[in-house]
Amino acid sequence: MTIHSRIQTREAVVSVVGLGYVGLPLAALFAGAGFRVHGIDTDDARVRAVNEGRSYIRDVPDAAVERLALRERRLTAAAGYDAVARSDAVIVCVPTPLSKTRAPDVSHVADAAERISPRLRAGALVVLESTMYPGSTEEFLLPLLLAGARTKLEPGRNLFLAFSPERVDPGQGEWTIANTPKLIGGVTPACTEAASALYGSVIQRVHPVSSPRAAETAKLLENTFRATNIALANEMALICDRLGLDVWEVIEAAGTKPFGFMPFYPGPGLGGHCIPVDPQYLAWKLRTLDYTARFIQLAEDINFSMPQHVVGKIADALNEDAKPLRGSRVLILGVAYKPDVSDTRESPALELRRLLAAKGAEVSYHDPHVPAVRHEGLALRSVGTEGQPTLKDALQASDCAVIVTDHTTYDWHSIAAAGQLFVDTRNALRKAGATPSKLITL
Ligand code: SAJ
Repeated sequence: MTIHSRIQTREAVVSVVGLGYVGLPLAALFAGAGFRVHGIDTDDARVRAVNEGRSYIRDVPDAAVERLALRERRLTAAAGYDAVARSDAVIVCVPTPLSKTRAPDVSHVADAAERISPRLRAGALVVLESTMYPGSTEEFLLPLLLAGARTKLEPGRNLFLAFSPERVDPGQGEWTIANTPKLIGGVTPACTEAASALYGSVIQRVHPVSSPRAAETAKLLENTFRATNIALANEMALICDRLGLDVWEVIEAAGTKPFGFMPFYPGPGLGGHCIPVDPQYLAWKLRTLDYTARFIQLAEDINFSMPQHVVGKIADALNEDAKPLRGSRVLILGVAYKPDVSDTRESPALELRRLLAAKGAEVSYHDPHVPAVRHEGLALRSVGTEGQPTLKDALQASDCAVIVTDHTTYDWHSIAAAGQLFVDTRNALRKAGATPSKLITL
């Protein structure tokens, strides 16, 4: 039976490598559609959770994993790759971060490919979902799969290979994997057809493109679009500062235009595992072609200058109270990289803490989603946790409170009443109608 007919009958077996915020929802989606799914993850705690019917990803309810793994027995997990030998399709959803030199770190993809290839069945489909640089599926992944295979594989004949970028936005209620259009770029037309058949069986709309490179680059454009527009909003904050204007008022005014404008907002910098990272994959590839992606470079320069800009705002605010930064108690509110998440990857709050501490400020933080975080070798604990002051006491004791991430659970009125001086990088207090005694915004 061809992979198409096995997909039609739901007899196709799917392996998902990497059970994180992309892989686990994807595995649950295929298992929920009637496929047999094998999850593969190096994290034993994740493997155990799935096999015990528990979830650790907010968008996948425990009840779903319990039903799929324990009752319907269509979802299992393992640390090893043996299930690949029994799979018609293998979907790779492993992290693709940046190295210390901010070059692509493709080690997880390489490791997965080297462990998949000797187990790969002839006629199987492999799809890479991890965000990668243009050309990587054909130039990096394909050779690894061919080199390690036990039989001679030929793309489009007895190996189907495609790139299909993940578009998962954790906590985003409206857009799910099932209803977000899915790009599919196969190494050959037959590869595109096979991948489209698989995803088309669980996702409402698939959008085939002419090559993996087109799909890889479309994904990078999506997130480069965000990074550059966020940088424009950040530069508007620097511009309005010099014009003596309220950048929030200016953006709100521009946002009344019903066409041709999309508001982005300034902030303390750019956090997360996507937006600060993905554009660098594109810039890196272009450097190998002797081209400088100038918008990406400029956006990175501006976005990464924002923590320093916030330090200047804090120093100016304390200066008004004749307080030097050195020795002042500064409380950071919100260290997660965006509201209502616990992820602190590339969080500007941590860079802000480092800069403030380097100038001698006594820095503490509060985050309802991040009770503790390690940074620069320090084990930091949130105020409001055991053995720490309460948030109210920390606010009352602070010389300056800095709003960095505006979690929706914050009670801005009681926060404004408890502190005396605020630097608000998200305009959260004014949006809530809270009026502290002293307020500086970006
Ligand atoms: N940020 C600003 N100003 C803005 C928007 C964001 O400073 O106007 C900051 C955030 O505080 C955060 C960083 O930028 O530190 C990234 O924010 P984000 O809203 O882009 O959130 P992410 O990183 O979770 O981006 C994800 C992406 N999803 C995928 O890559 C699959 C992105 O493509 C989504 O568009 C985005 O979620 C979303 O729309 O929420």
